[in-house]
Amino acid sequence: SMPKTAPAYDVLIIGAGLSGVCSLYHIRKQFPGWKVKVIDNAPDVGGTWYWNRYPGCRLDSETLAYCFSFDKELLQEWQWKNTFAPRDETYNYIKRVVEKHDLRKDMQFDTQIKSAYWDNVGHYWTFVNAVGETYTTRFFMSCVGFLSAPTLPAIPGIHDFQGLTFHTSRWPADIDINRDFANKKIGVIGTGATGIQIITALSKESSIQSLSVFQRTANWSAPLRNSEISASQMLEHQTGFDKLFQRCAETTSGFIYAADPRKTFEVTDEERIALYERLYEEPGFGKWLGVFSDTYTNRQANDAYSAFIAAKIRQRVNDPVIAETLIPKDHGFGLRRVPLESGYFEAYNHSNVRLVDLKKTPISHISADGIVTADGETHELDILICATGFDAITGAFNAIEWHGKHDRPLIGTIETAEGERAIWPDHRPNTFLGLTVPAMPNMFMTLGPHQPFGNATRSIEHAVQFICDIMSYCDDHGYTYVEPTEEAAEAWTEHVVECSKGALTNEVDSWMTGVNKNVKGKTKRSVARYSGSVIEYKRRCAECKVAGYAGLIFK
Ligand code: NA7
Repeated sequence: SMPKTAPAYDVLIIGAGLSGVCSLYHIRKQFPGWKVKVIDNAPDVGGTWYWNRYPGCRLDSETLAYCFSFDKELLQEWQWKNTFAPRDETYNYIKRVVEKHDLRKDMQFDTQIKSAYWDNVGHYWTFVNAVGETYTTRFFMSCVGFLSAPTLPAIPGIHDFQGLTFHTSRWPADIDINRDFANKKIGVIGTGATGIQIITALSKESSIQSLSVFQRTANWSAPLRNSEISASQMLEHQTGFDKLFQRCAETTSGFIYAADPRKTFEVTDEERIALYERLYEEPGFGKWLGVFSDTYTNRQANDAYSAFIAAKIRQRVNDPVIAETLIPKDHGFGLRRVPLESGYFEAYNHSNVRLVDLKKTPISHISADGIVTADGETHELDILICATGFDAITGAFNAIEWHGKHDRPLIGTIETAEGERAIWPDHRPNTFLGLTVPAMPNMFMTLGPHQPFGNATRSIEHAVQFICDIMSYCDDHGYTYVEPTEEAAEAWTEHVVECSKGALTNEVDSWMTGVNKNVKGKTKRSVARYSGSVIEYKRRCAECKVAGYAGLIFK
């Protein structure tokens, strides 16, 4: 029914990370009279860069290619210090953007949205927070992030542990490593991008008594090669940043790297090794994204590159048994997200660092004193750090109880009591262009499922512009309702699945293939990200727009 008064907001944005900041900035600029509000459950701005403050946390994609491109003035003023910025540098940058544009006045923190209701007569959403306050809005933008709902390991006894336990993205604010970790026995579960960064950082803290790493799946990783950005490099960038963003717009992933167009076995052995060696010596993701074009579709090609990286790992780890444990045997290089490291493998050369191979001795349970493995050993711990990742992509949506069109829930495994089918059954997203969802009118997503996940900031800026264009089109035509047709969403979703065919990444469990064994209902692989290129993605968005937003229904 119609709200008694007009909806309180024109746009409500959930999430005050890079997406929310970018959205608010552009909506303010493009729709000066609109009432906009950003809500976040964190105490401050930053999203991922607010929450992740563990030791060693930093960007492993190039800082200069990751920051916002829309504020030319700031691009000329801001002095980046590191080719790959540590967490604080990025966090301070986001705060600077917010202060500079006075965005904070439309933001509300420490606020958890619990439920959302679509009104199909009045064409507005009502959001309800944890203390029962309501927010009505014409449009809704989900800026919740795709790696924002942390998951603790589903291990029996995890709550029995008497020491301190926490997830890396919920790092206690009052912890001081020098004071609180000295002479302590530390355990880390997880060796993903986060685990690799924190294990490396903690291995360099000589005051720690012992660091035990509990590894379930060994992960490929290769050198980051960070460096300081000199004043003269910064000056050069400040006059030439357009070139860098242009470069990002021309690659399949939105980063500065593009695959070598040649195929692995088209070249001589010498040429092949020469490219591998060159990439290995260079900083950044080139060693993941710049190799021969068939590395992630041809198994022999992938084996060849994996063998090259494995040899590098063997050279860096003193103990050959530990080296073999660190080299993944169940999947090839680059088939999961490749974290870049700064001394990860050398961490295991320290006498106080121990690697526990959970493939050989799985964790049986956690006791008051530590972790008990299947061989009966108790690994005594004072502090247990869970670098166990996130309920990715759909997780942050799942924290809200959705009542879409016809009261349909968004996520669910079964039909509801009323026989309403969930819009994303079994956590399987159904979207149009990864931006809109059928039965969820007037809702838009940044970094949503079915978007190409490469350089996140580049994706965010593109999505925000496209969403603003749609809202502006609604305004121009007096439309109060926008929703993708079931057919358009089905066709897009099929295209997403089609694009993923033939990719070796599909054969591996990871957050990128929608698997998280700590989350109920996330055991089957799904295609949650668009793996056609960013270029093709943008082409399809532009095509939709030119055709008068073909695929969307307006009322
Ligand atoms: P990831 O990449 O999902 O890594 C999580 C790690 O935690 C991974 O090694 C998991 O092993 C491990 N894990 C999770 N649950 C358990 C249990 N129950 N027992 C043992 N080990 C477990 O998360 P990150 O935070 O590292 O990185 C997420 C993204 O953030 C990253 O890709 C970047 O883009 C930024 P598994 O591999 O499942 O065997």
